[in-house]
This record gives sequence, structure tokens and C-alpha cells, in this order.
Amino acid sequence: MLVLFKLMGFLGLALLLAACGEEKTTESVFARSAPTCEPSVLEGRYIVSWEDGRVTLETAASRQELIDRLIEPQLQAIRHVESDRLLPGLSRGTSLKSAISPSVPNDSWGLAAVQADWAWRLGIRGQGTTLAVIDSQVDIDHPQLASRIAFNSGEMGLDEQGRDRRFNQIDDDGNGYVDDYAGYSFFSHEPNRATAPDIHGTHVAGIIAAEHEDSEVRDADYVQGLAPESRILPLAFIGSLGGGTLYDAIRAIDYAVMQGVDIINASWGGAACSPELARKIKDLESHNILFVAAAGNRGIDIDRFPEYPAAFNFPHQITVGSIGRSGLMADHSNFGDQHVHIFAPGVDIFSTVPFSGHEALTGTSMAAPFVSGALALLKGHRPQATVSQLRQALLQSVDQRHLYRNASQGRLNVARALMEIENLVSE
Ligand SMILES: [Ca+2]
Ligand SMILES: [Ca+2]
Repeated sequence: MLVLFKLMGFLGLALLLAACGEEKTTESVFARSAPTCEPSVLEGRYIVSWEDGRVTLETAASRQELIDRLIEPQLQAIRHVESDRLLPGLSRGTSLKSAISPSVPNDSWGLAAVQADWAWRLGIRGQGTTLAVIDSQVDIDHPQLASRIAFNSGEMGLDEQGRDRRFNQIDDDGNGYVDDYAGYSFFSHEPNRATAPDIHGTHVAGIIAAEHEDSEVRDADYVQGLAPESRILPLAFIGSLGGGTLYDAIRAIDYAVMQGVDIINASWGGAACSPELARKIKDLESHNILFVAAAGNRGIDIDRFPEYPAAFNFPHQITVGSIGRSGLMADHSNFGDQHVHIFAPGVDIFSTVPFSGHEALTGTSMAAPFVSGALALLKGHRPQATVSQLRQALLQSVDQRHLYRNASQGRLNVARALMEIENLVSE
């Protein structure tokens, strides 16, 4: 609670005032934000949070015009208002393919380091779990991902006119989204519009769920997902700007809740600027959804220099930093004795990329999906486990070989985490 109030104090005094029953005014509904947030403001775009729970995007020529036209007449119906912003996303992983010998294309040191095959040998593969990858566009046609997508049956097959429901521009299942047969792309900001699959989201999805090939004869470029029988719900909001908008991130989170996912992977982040984003992520706990965030790639202590969502520190959140092949923390990785919870492999990680490709990338964006995949294994093994039991099993079973600067002082170990969840939750 203390963290929440600190956060609210920093992000949105208006929220706190409203909660204390102060008179609402056309000025008090505006969330205050730190000066560091100002550069990310998208001019003329406002996120309006209504008392009935809706969140809408409103455009206005100026703040005064918004007040006169919308806020003043409907003041009692409005909870608060904030500027839409650009969430910069994490610096994109560096492609290292050229630095790695083509003769060892599927180097999977990360999977070995977390002892993933211990789970697979027991048949524990993430069955029955769904993970939202809120990121850039996932390549849903990648041969190692196509079977792992959480397709929406209500937007599949033929409609009454014999047209393919996937592309008929009709919301066939009436869930408010047209043709959302394979997740959805949330691009409300025209310059950010993306249509082609992107390397970042595709790589993250593959670390979690890339299908395993049973054949002894494998493609040279074969990778293995940590939870190869889990399903990925691709929710794209990071586009050509190299980031995404706050409003689109909020809508993607809402969609993930609507579809009842088990885990959200958030390999993105930036400045602390939004009370509404904090509220949405906080609310995930009541839906029994785990929120996994990348710690960030600036090599800094986020206890002192917080980045968000990494540093929200909600009880259903796990923030992940990176280790390299040596087992030591990677130079790029953010850390924090309170706000980072665990480390996982995040250097030279091979995974899927668009158009049937595979590449090695580096960053906490790669470490977070290791933890998401591990949670899918635990959840698949003990479907009745609560969010707090899953988180506890993961964080109590870490390898503490080095003096890691995170709350568990450890790094991911899948084998030990599985033993831990068996201790916590009986069959
Ligand atoms: Ca629909
Ligand atoms: Ca349709």
C-alpha cells in the first residue's frame, strides 16, 4: 500500500484527492505528472477514465477546448484525465547473429542454464495456459509459432455469406473487435501503424512457446520454446515509432483480461507517467493474472531511478533482469534489491524472427519471457495454483550462486521451481 501511495503521490495527486472526497473540479481531474514525463506527451490526445470504468481516447485542439467541450459538461461522470504518451519501449535487442558461428545455430545456453529439459522430460510443457505477449506484431505464420497461437474460434470459419470470418471486417463474435482471430493490433496513433510482423514480439513469443520438433533431423535453425504447449495471444501496440502509446497499452491489457489469459509478458517500459496504466496493472491481481515485466536495459538501479511498469512492484508482478552465459548479471541489465525480483538468461538468446527466421538477441526483453514461460510450466502443472503461489514458487527456488542485485538474490531455475510448486500445491 505504501508503494501505491508513493506512486500515486508521484503520478497523480488528483487521484488521491478525489479518493479523499475533495470537490471535483475541471482542473482536479487532470492527473499530475513529473517534469520528466513531459517529453513523451502526444499533443492533442487525452485518455479519459470514466467513473463507470470505461477508458476513452479524446482528441482536442487544446486542453481548454477539452475542458469546455467534454470535461465541464460531464464532470461528475469523469474520474480523471491524462495526456496520452509515447511509451518508448526498451532499446531493441542487438542482433548478434553475425557474431555467432553458423555451425552452432541453435545455441540454447539459456535453456540449459534454467534446466528447462527437466520439465519437458516429465511431460510438463505449459498445457492449458495462455500468455498475452503485449509487444510489437508477432509473426503468427512462423512455422514454429503457427500452432501456438491462441486463435479466437468466434472469428474463424465462414460467415452466412460464405466469407472467411477472419477477414470479413465484421465483429463476428460481438466482443467489440473486428476480425480479432489471432489476438489484435492496437494502433490508434496513425504514424505508429504497423502491418508487418516485427522481430521483437516474434522473438519474445518464440522464447515462451516455440514448438518443438519431434524429428531427429532438425532444421539448422531450430529453437525450443520454454513452454511449447502453452498458447500465445499476440497483442501488438509497439509499432514503427519504436514504442507504443499509453492508450494502446491500456487497451491491450483490457483485451488480455477479457480473454482470460494467465500471464502477461511486458518486455517494454519507460518513464513513470500514468496513473491509469498503474491502475490497470494493479487490477490484474483481481483477475488472477501474473504480470511479468522486463527490468530495462540501462544498467541502472531502478530502486533509485524507477522505470515503469518494471518498478510498480505489485504483488502479482515479477520484474526480470538479465544474466549472460557466465551466470553473472549482464552489463545492460537494470537491477534493484526491491523492485527487480529475479534474473534470467538475456544475452545471445536464439529465438524466432519473422519470415521463418531465427536470430540471437540480447536484452531484458529476452529475460522476461524466460520467466513467463517458466510460470506457464508451473501453471500448466498445477492449474489450481493461485497467482501468489506461482510467484512464491518461482522466487523461493532461485539459484543464488552470485550476489545478485534483486529481491530474491537469485536467477531462474525451472526444475527447482517445479519442485517448489509441488510442495505448495498438492495434486
Ligand atoms: Ca471480434
Ligand atoms: Ca470477422
